[in-house]
Amino acid sequence: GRKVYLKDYTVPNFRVLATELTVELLADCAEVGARLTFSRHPEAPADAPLVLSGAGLELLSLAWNGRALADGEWHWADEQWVFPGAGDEGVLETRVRIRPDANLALEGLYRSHGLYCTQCEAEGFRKITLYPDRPDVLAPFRVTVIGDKASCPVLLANGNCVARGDLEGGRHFATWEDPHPKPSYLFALVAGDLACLEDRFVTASGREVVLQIFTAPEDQDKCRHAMDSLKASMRWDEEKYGCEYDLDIYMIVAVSHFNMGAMENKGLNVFNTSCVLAHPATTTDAGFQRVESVVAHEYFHNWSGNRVTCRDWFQLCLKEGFTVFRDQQFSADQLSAAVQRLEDVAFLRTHQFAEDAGPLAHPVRPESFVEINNFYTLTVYEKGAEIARMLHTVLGAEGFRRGTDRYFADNDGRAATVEDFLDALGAANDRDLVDWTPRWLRWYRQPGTPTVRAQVDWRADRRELVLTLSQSQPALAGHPQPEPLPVPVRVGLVGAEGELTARLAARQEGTPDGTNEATGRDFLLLLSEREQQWTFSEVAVAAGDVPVLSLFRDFSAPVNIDYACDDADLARLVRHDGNGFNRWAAAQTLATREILARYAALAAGAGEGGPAADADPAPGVLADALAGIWPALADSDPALAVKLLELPSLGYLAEQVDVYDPPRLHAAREAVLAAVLQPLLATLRDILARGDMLRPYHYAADDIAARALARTALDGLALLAPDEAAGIAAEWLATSPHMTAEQSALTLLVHHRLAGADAALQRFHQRWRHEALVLDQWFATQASRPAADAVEAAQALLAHPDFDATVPNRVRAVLTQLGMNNPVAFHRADGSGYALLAAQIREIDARNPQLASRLSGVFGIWRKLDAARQTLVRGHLDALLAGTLSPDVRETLSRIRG
Ligand code: B3K
Ligand code: ZN
Repeated sequence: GRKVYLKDYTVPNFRVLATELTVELLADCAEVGARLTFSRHPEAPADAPLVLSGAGLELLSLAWNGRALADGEWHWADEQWVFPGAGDEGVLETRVRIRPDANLALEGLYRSHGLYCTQCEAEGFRKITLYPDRPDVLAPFRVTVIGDKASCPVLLANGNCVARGDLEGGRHFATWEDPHPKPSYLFALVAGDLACLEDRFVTASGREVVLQIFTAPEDQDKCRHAMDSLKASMRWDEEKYGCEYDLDIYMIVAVSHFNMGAMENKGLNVFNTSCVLAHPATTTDAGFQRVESVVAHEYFHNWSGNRVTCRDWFQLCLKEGFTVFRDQQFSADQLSAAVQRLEDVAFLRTHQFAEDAGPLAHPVRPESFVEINNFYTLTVYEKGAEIARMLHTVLGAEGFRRGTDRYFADNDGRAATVEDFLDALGAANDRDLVDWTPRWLRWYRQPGTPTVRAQVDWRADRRELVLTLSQSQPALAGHPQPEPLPVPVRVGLVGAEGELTARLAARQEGTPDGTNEATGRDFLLLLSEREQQWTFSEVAVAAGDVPVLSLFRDFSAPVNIDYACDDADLARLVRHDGNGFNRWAAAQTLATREILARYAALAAGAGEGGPAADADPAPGVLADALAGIWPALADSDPALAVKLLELPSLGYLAEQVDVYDPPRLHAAREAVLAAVLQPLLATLRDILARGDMLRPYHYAADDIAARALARTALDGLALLAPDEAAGIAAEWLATSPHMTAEQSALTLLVHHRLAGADAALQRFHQRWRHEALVLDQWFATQASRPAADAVEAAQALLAHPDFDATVPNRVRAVLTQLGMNNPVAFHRADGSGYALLAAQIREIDARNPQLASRLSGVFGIWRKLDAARQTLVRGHLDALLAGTLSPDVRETLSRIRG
């Protein structure tokens, strides 16, 4: 594990003009022939050697310009193959042997249930052949795949198929040509016995594209939704970004063994089955939505990532942050925009804020790394997306589009940097780049979540509101003097009866043009200094009333908000804010306050056999506010109503306390939830009586919202009237018109330990044990039960005959659920949760370092815990670090250990 630095970037010594590969899949290995045409990079020194990467390759032959190379003519330095005698140009021919069957790391070429597939991002291509495996080396590829006709009737690679035919010995071949120069990380190869769903798409300029989704034959009935999502994404990208698809064929392959969600290889996406297969009988609404957004995300990479790629891996956010923003925009256009936004924000605040506040904090564009796979993080993806969103907010939709048009045009076929992106957005909008780019770059360079403090001075006599905003940033290691950031602040004013109009003094000093004008009832401010002031005049508030500030509408910047607004004001926002997102945000703030108050009041040890939470808590301000509006909202906007009853997650709450005692915080949260639900009992029953959950499945916004509402109602009932809830859950399971009903009912029975839970688990297993993705849910439901003994349950699941440690989905169904989604069990005071995860991380690391490293993140929270728990975790961290570890896990654990 060598550390690499952004500041050390140099151009590659050689460019590749053409890449030709022949991959021969043999009985117990694969042989890869490569013919690479090199030409010295014009900016590289004249005597610099040809340097290629290779890892785990058995070299069979090497020739330069047709002449076999002797051993002394080249050498290895780490995983770099160094050849000083290349001159200015030449052709390298190599032949290597690799072992796909033994590849359990699932990086490079591997075999999953008989299916050959590749995963090359970030640095997997070097496990397939010797190559300048870096994203700034782009080349056209021509690839021939040779395999056994019976076991591998389908042979795929990137681009268009230009030749295929039979060979002797029951073998056959296919040759694929990808005319678009690409870096090696976008290479893909698939071979196996696959069925295919085919469709067509006609692009805006009238070209016909063949669309194919390949799966195991038994999964063919689960591809329609992914296909529809793909077509919708292709149309959307044309309309929203002017981006058209550029090959004659677009293929997606579903793979059961996959380390993450999916991969955007040019023209040949490889997907985790969980992100492509969907059928009402086996997939929940959440699963359908995930498929839609991942299909879109990978498709959008065709422009943001593939046509314009990254100069080096430090620029990862350039493709990932921007593409996440694009897929969030797409999803907002499919169902409810407000709900999409608040789900994205809840996720960001729970997970990315925690990362940014803990030992794994790093800038959106990191400055160094040991293992790049460790930097596919929430900060790069989600905070990266928030930066793109802020730029969109500040430039406006049209200005942003002008900017992205410029970015795609200027950088097409190139490997770009974050600076290129900012320059294009700024230049297309006539910004002074000397100020624009460096200022926005601060968001990419400075780690930690900023805090914006708001102070309001209401001058009743003049109907004038003076708003003072100030920003601060944590000074983190390596970043001692954070500079002020450009922070878009969308605000409104709310009176006793609703939105108020006001006038904002036109321009404030220190802000760029055009970002500071009143848009009626919604104002966009740009806070760019440490402290700034704005005056709203002519505030149309009723006499005697004081306007309430609605801040950071739609979460216009990824910051912590410090605003001492009182509970009654928040309740007003819950009732009357014209911004749906901020109604939810106000409810979350109120809930957070009430939960934290109870947390402080509860004795330590509560929630873990200690003193129980108040059984009949007095209703709070939130309960009152919701009692007034929720029944009507459940009719008018059921999707938002559901979200208003989802209290902040433990992960988010953990960030708000000094010392995190998970079972006690969970108990406090449950108590507030019961108080909020109590006044709504009759409404919940009415909702359930409508029977919406048992109607036939349609994937449509209204239907999804109705099912979510029914589920929320039943969850509420489970807290208030468990027996009644158990009866309804049993009915849902017995009728089971679709997996959304079945899964909701099962989770409810198991998580609340209601009558019939065990029998339901058994029946569910019987019914679904041959459907891997459903079985994953069965494992996950048990491992995520918020109770201490879920640790024993997880232990038993690991020993279950259906557990398979080589399938990442199955591993995550138990261990990620326990470690990330079940704080009550994972942080059990006796340390058994920590011990289980530590032992598993060590074991998994020997096979699959990427998976193990990701799991190691569960310990990132440890500094927030009490002293006793910290001691337990420290013991495991030190013991792991003292043993044999992959560079991946070693880097993650040492950063966590600090
Ligand atoms: N680009 C891939 C992620 C690759 C992860 C490598 N460890 C999927 C995506 O973000 O679209
Ligand atoms: Zn991506």
